[in-house]
Amino acid sequence: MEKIYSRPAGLKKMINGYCPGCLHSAAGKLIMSVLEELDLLEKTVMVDGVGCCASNHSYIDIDACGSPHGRPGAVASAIKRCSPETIVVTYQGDGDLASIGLAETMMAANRGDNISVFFINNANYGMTGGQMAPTTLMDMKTSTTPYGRHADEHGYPMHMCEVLNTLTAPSYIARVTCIDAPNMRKARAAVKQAIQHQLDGKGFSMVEFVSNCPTNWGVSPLESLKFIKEKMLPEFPLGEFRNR
Ligand SMILES: Cc1ncc(C[n+]2csc(CCOP(=O)(O)OP(=O)(O)O)c2C)c(N)n1
Repeated sequence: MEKIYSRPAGLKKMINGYCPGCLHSAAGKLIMSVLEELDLLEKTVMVDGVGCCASNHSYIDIDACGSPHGRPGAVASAIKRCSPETIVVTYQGDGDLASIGLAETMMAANRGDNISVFFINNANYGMTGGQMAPTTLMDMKTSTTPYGRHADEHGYPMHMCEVLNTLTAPSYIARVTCIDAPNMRKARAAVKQAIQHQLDGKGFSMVEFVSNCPTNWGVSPLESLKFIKEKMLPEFPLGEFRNR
């Protein structure tokens, strides 16, 4: 039976410090549950970016490594090349992966480095107070777009799965969400696929989680799930973009 609700062995027995309703905890739990199922907890290194994703360090019970903001793609590639038998995963926010670390993300994907990237898209820079990210929706208010995101000044939302899907090398790319149980199951299956691609030596894999940030969005946890369903998913459609 898939472990979706119970605590996987890779998570410490503690209450995490994520804001109430934040889906970071759901994504982290699914990743750990897959690593546990595949008996990879002892063989994995998780490279965190900077942001709320880095809080993950405190809650996981596997080897982990920080990186400068945005650089997990480069750090993870280096670890994997030095230690090919290690399972190397990254855990990154949208500011980290799609803005400050865009070059490292693109280059790791384009080289087809055999790593699995887990990307939490919450449409803002969560940890530093909800600034606009590349994934911020049109008209969405953030602390740096108080009148909303407008194309003439701020450009358009960036779709990382679609962008990486233009490259030749990546082997697995999927977008999922954890807003309810059926989606949690699909998300877990995608995480498992990504890790399996790495085990099979197929190269770069990425799973994007369309996520939330109730605190900076200024809504309740339940309202944030509704926002994902009604506003985020039309912009960021779910599915498998590539499965080689
Ligand atoms: C080089 C550098 N620039 C800026 C910062 C400040 N900073 C810390 S966390 C963060 C935002 C992270 O946002 P995101 O990657 O979307 O992750 P989230 O917190 O939403 O999970 C920023 C800009 C930093 N630590 N290092």
